[in-house]
Amino acid sequence: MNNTQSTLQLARKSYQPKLPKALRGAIEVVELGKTEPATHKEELKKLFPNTYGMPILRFVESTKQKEYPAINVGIILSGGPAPGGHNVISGLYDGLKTSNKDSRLFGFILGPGGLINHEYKELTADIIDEYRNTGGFDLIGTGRTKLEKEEQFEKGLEIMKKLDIKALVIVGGDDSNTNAAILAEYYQAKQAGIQVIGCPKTIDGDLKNDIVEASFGFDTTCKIYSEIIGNIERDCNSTRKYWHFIKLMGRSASHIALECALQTQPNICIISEEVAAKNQTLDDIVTYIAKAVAERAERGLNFGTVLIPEGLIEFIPAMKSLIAELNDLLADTTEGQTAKQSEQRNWVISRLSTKNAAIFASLPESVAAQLTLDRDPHGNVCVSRIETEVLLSSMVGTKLAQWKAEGKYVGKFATQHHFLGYEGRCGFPSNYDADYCYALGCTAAQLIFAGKTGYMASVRNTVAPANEWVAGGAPLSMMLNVEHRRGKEHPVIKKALVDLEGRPFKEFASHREEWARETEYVFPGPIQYFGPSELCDKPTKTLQLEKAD
Ligand code: FBP
Repeated sequence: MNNTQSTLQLARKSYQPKLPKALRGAIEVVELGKTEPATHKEELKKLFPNTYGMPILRFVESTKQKEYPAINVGIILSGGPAPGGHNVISGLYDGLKTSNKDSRLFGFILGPGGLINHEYKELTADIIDEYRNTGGFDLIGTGRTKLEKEEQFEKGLEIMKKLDIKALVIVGGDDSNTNAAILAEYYQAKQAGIQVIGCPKTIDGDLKNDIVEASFGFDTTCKIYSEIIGNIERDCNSTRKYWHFIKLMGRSASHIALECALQTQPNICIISEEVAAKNQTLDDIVTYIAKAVAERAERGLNFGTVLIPEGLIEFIPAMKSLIAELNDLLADTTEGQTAKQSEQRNWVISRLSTKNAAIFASLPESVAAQLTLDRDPHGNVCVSRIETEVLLSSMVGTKLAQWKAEGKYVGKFATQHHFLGYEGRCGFPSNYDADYCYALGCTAAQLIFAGKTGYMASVRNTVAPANEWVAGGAPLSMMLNVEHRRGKEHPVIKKALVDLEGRPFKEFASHREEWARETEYVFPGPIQYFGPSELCDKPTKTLQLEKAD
């Protein structure tokens, strides 16, 4: 008996992901009209002459069975893990093999670095079968190496030529799919004979648009966090003595915090995008929380739950300007490194503009130090290492102490802190993510057989039963815009932030006062994998609200 596999793992092995009708047999590729990016059209047209303006593609069922030549394909998992990645691989594998059994699939090890360093493994049926419907990216690993230099593209080409690989699937978030767009254009321009297909992954939920309605992993991760938040709420309601400050992963956008709020009805949830739109200061946020704490305390309710999106700090306008200046300052790694070794705080203060230096100097030392930690290879601040939940709770504590001295507050304020991040990224994919990812993998295979490059696999209409999902492709170039990053202008896929005019936010906003005042917690419990569809297959509340009509 294999003693490293849990009972659930063994049971999930035989789960057969549900597929849309159009992916179950022969397909026809229908072109739905040319596309263009929303902004920076002329600049992007010049930068992407070979992949600009391509049409959206939709797969429809066909009666004509086509013969496809065998093809060798490579796959890269890039960035943070997200539940369902293994099903993208199994869907791609099955899609390739069903169309031609002599096709082969190679996985590059530990992300884009595997392509550059020529580290790979062939993924055969016995290996794939071990990983079907499991969480994690451990089948081939993942990494954050940025694919951006010509010499990296050439190193990639070298190994792909050697393995006779004709298509590369890049599974990643906005940054990795930006790299996929650039790589597709590069190989197309030099007629290298390599197709590049992207696949939308990130628990953060911020890679979405009209054609790509969700990034995979968001569904499972939010359900895992919501289970834990529900458990904390029940503890909170049972002992009635703590305010729990819960930071939730999600780097920039607050989709995870918003979805978890919709699922669990906490007392408070901060939405970074609203903070930015209302030009709020750190003190505004602290006052808002403190008021809710004080009002509950008046009714003897000295407990509560506060959800804080991981990226909050970057959305407070004054902090955003400080971080932007820090990013440019620290982009000069030589100086940055020297500074790290000695008196970094003073070194940074001495080089910042007067206004930002004052803000930096006013921050608690731990938070200031966390803001200067190394950026990831894409230039992002590592927000998961900034303890915003501790910062906020201590500032709320200080404000309440002040109000107490002024006779305005009469409660007890004891706190607990949580960071829900890595707990969710590798969970067993929910049925939604297992099905969605498998369909994305099969879609990528069909885009490859159709000879496409510079496309992202797209599966939509996913609030309907899987049978009715719509599969096809969206040109990566239509998702690009030009942004200032690491001191320069770069073409990048625009992050989809929480839309303050959208239904999910409006639904939350219409209830939040009541949730702050009363105790209306909802306990979602663990993800269910076996049982009735209404219990096991429901997508996130965000998606249901977004697609309500
Ligand atoms: P991706 O966008 O690459 O999927 O990563 C998402 C994420 O989980 C963020 O929510 C988080 O800020 C980040 O990765 C943390 O990753 P790391 O530990 O590599 O900094």
